[in-house]
Amino acid sequence: MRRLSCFSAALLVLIFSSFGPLPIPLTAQKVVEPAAPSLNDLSSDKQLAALIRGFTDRSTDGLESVAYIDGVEVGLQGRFQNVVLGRLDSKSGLGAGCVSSLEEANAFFGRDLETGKLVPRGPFAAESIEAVAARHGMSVDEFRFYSKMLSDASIADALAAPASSSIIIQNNNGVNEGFNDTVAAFVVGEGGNAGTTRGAQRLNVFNFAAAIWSGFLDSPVTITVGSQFNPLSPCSTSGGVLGSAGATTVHRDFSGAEFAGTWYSQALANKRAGSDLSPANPDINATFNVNIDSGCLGAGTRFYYGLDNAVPANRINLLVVVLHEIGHGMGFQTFANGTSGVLLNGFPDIYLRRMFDQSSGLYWHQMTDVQRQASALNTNNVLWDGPNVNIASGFLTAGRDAATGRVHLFTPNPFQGGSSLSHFSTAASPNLLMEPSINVGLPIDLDLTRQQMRDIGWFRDTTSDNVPDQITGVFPSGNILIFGSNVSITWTNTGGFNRNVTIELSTNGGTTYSAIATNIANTGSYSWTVPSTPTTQGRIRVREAGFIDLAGVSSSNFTMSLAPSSSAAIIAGRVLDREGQSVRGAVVTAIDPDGTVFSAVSNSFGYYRIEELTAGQSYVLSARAKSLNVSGRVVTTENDLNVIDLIEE
Ligand SMILES: [Ca+2]
Ligand SMILES: [Ca+2]
Ligand SMILES: [Ca+2]
Repeated sequence: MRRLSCFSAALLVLIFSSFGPLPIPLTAQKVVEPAAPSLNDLSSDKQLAALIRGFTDRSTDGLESVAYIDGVEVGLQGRFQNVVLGRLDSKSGLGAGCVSSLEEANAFFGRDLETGKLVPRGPFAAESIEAVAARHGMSVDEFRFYSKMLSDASIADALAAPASSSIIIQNNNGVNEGFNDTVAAFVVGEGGNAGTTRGAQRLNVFNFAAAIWSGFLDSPVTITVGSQFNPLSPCSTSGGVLGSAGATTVHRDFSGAEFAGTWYSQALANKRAGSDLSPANPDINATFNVNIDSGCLGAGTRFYYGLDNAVPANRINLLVVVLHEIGHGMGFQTFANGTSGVLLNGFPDIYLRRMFDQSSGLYWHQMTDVQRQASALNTNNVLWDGPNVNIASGFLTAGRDAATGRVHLFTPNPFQGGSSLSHFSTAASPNLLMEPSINVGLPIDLDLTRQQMRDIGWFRDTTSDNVPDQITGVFPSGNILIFGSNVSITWTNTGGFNRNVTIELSTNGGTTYSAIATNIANTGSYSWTVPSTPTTQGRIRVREAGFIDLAGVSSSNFTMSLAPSSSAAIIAGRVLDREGQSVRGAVVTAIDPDGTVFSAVSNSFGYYRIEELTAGQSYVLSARAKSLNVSGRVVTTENDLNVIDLIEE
């Protein structure tokens, strides 16, 4: 609920005025220890292990790099998938988590599926809706009400935005199965889902998730999610697979790649190349377990088909699970092997270039295999380091490095084999969509995943012509502003950019910024009262609200100063060239904050003298002669006579 950066100011005011700031005590969750499995369970667990192993296989045996006209492709043959697991716990209810290796699956279930040995469940502990509501200082009903209100707002935002990238759900099911199942829906109208059959409701949820993603990602190439509901067994009260998803192919060295020798998931590679690099394959493949709706996880359990994020007990929120899995397919995933540290066919991927180990000070693409192997076990020391996530992560009260804004990735101990690192840390609070535990109460506005996508190269392209949107011509720039005066900040949007913007002021030439206006309508101008902060290094930055990638900055420094006094002043001095020789006939100008120009011409010894100026006033002073140009600098008349030599740089 305290996902402050993601919602409009109006909503926040409404929430805070109703409740005051919501306390989020950082109390540890109670870990419920599982019971040891019987022999019977073990044989079923081994089958489950084999199923998970198949989906999450990270070996590259037989995965060929094939060179095409535009770059190199590797078909992943259904490996490197992310698997959503479910289990029913007598105390915390139905829980779901996403894993990318068998070791992570073992930690989710709290037991080694191949040996039956108990292992710590810790990082995947499920959280009941009662616990989440309590964490926010609310009753369950209040929590549901506000979750729904915020979700509705973010859905409206997603659907109202121009969806220049369209994401297509490709229904791969046959007659009468999965998406084509004609059995009557459990509840017609469940959570706003108007489908009358189970199949129609499933497709509605997938299409709704695609619409939410479409609102945030721009691509000139249609993104296809090959999708099916199939039986995935075993599935029992000891747990099962809810579904799996991932990219079908990865690509490197195509036209438009930001980095050479770097793998990109197909959807992002296609966007940047401006064409479908793998016409025979969908971008993402997603398979979900139809048996969940037969209650295989326990009596009365099933998928929740509502679109409102108000999931009741004993239901798996399919919409959130699908949003999460599409996120992996769009590029929230590394293709390195966390166990061996080996890169996919010898090349890094765009995701791991942002994985930063703060112990070694190295990014994953800068490491050796052995260093990566160690880093995968370096709990709490591997962070996502991307400018867009860093600038937007301030709403996190845990799971973030406050100094840099970097967000922790999931590297739990004691994983024997090393973690996949394809999730944010479970320590993040409030919970994030791309944490491995798919918790109750997650918002469906994609939270920091939007910034993560920008960090890997999903640039804003409103017109879908493969030319990034830009903010240019930011003013004020190079002039003098008087404390307390009213100034119009202006900027130009190119490429049809129309999202909300945040406007910031720097008084140190662009090193740091503080907010002037946050998340305001993008009208191209903003009326601003100049604060009483003296500086000769002022800059204005206008950026997409919540992002840093898509920003425009004043092209040169401006001055902020006191209003001038009325006593007279003179600026005089010499005009000299680079060799120190005097320059005659140079036109010297002094321009005041109103734009009034005062000028003088240097004499044969290079001397100039501008009179009738005002003491305590700032001027932009410059000189121009035939082969000399002394660019403008800001000077303030501190005395009656101010001696300033203008020397060619
Ligand atoms: Ca394709
Ligand atoms: Ca968390
Ligand atoms: Ca464009």
